[in-house]
Amino acid sequence: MSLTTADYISLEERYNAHNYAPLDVVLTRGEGVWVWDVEGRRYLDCLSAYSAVNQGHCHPRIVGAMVEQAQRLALTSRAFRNDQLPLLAQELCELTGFEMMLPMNSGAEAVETALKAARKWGYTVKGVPDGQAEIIACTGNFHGRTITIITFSPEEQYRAGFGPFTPGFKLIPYGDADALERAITPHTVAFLVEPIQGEGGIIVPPERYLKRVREICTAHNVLFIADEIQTGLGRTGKLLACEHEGVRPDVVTLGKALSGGMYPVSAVLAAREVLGVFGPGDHGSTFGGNPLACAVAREALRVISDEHLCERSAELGEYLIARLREIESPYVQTVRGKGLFIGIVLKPEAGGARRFCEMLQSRGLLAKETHGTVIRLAPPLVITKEELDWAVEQIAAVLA
Ligand code: IF1
Repeated sequence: MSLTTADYISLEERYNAHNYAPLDVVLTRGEGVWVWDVEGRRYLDCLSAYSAVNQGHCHPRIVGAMVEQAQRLALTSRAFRNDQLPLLAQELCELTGFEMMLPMNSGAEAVETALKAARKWGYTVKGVPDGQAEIIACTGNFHGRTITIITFSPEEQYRAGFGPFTPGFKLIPYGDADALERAITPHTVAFLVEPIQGEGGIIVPPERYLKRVREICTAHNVLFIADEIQTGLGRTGKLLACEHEGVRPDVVTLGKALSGGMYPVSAVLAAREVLGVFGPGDHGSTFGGNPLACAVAREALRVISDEHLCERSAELGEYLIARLREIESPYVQTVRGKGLFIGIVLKPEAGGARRFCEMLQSRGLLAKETHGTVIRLAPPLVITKEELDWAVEQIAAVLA
């Protein structure tokens, strides 16, 4: 006797905390860009678990690496060494050009790790007086859900009821390099920024913004921390979105697609001068750097290279944006994005993006609105042009 969609929903509503309002589709299987619900209906996934599934659902090579490693050794803790972590560290550093990495699990943990590294770097390298370190972040940001991170969330709902918060953070407008320069004081240790804001509504900053951020951070001896948890690993058409401006941050956070969505794996990348501030016992995680995570991440990175997913994202993204801009609709204000990281921004009179996502769902396409008025499109990077054409047909039909 199999359960129906309604059965699963009522169980979840009864026994699971209500911290989400998902579309009422209960998924049970995935393969590449496609997912299937418990009624056997097939959907094109245009969210990719918020860009965690860049390599496509259940990529056979990543599944293979996971099964093989799971049968051999899954977890050692960091009290002992394992034979996967050193190889992931080497491969990830060589791929991205950073000197060191530190492995964690969730994106929020990677961001927390970057903030801790920046503070300690501020005290031990920059010479900021103890307890005085300041970190600057941006309006419209999303970096995770821990109490420290929501301290500087611009979204009132993410903070309401969760105080008291962590001191030492300051918000400035996103995309405004002059505001960064004005906000820096002798106690500033870092500037934390998304190269393109995801939750903020797929906000692409003005051209040369990241270049100027780089110059300002260098001039004031402030660490430039790029949160590439969502934009990284091919999503925007480059391995790291900062490459669009030829810019190298001091610190990069990665998560999501680092495992192809198979397992929670995140990491912080930086120079030895920064990650070198951590000594034994300063920081850690039971699961961070475990051999299962590392084997999965190693294969997930190889898939990105072998299947040319950055190049695919760049080419197909350009094609998709052009096709979406051709759609004649009374509701669309603009289409923006880079690579396969695209937002269809609706006019206020469209009545919100959620109802369009529901219409798309009934046509077999899953997308998620952001900020109420933006339909976010971020399919797995393994999508084909034909599949994109089919998606455009569905989108054009609901926006007509
Ligand atoms: C949820 C958003 C996306 C992130 C950046 C850190 C994290 C995220 C740039 C934290 C996570 C997720 C979390 C997820 C929804 C999702 C999201 F709409 F909330 F903002 F993707 F757009 N930095 N983003 O985007 O990573 O700890 O979650 O692994 O439901 O909260 P995490």
